[in-house]
Amino acid sequence: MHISRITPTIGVKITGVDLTQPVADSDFTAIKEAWLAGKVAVFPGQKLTEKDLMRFGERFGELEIHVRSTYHSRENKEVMIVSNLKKDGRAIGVLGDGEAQWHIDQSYMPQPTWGTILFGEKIPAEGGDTWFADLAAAYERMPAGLKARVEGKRIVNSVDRHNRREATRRPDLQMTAEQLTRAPDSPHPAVRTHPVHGSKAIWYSPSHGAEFEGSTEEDSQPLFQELLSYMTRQDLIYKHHWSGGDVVMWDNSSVMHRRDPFPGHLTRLLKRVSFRYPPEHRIPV
Ligand SMILES: O=C(O)CCC(=O)C(=O)O
Ligand SMILES: [Fe+2]
Repeated sequence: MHISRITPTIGVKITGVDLTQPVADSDFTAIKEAWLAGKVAVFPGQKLTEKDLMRFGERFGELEIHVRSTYHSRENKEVMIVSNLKKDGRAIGVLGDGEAQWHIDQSYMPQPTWGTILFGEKIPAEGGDTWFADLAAAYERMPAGLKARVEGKRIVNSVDRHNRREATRRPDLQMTAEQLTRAPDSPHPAVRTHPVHGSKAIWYSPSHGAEFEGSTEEDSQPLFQELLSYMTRQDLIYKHHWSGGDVVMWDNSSVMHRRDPFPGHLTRLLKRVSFRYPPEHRIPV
């Protein structure tokens, strides 16, 4: 197995490991350390079944069953389909061919998800790059005055308001009343301490962060915009250009991500699992 840095702060590439096979304990320890340090890990050239993907994900934590059950794989509810493919006129996957704006996965749940793993099964010749921004490095860069203004504050994450805003453009995101009861407006710390290594990250999900707790959407905007100017610095972003067979996994405690659109006549198909923190770390601090 070989591990190398992709950029100085974000991204590691891991080769020489076959994820169709159970990973040896010593390799797993090295992979987990590299992933935590690099926040995003890329494993090129894999060929995984859903069960392989699940087995690898489970090593890190209990698999989460995504609240948007419409896009669960038919075979395994732990696997979500990210695709523009249609079967019998119905989308089999979430996100279609459009842009996915900056977000932190499932930040809108009372217990957000820890890591997300995507396996790129069919990749279009153009578009669909996934961008990752390093929110720990962004926090480090923020001036002391700005850090002081967010310290101790919580941001209310609302998937309901996000879905309403996007109702026309993103019908795929809409959720049932029952699903929304499992994803109520959820306040989480604006500055989040990583449960494993203790580094701090700015933790604002632009898609779902509605307002600072106790404030209004409108009054929260100026500070959100100021945070964003640090969170989207070019040199703290790793842009992943997919090849078929890539496995990409990221740590939602310290990165946000977005995805470029791609031409709708091309096919993009990824399989996705996400895994939960250990029970004592499930509520962000
Ligand atoms: O399609 C992608 O590259 C990213 C999708 C995404 O945001 C996710 O799976 O959480
Ligand atoms: Fe995502």
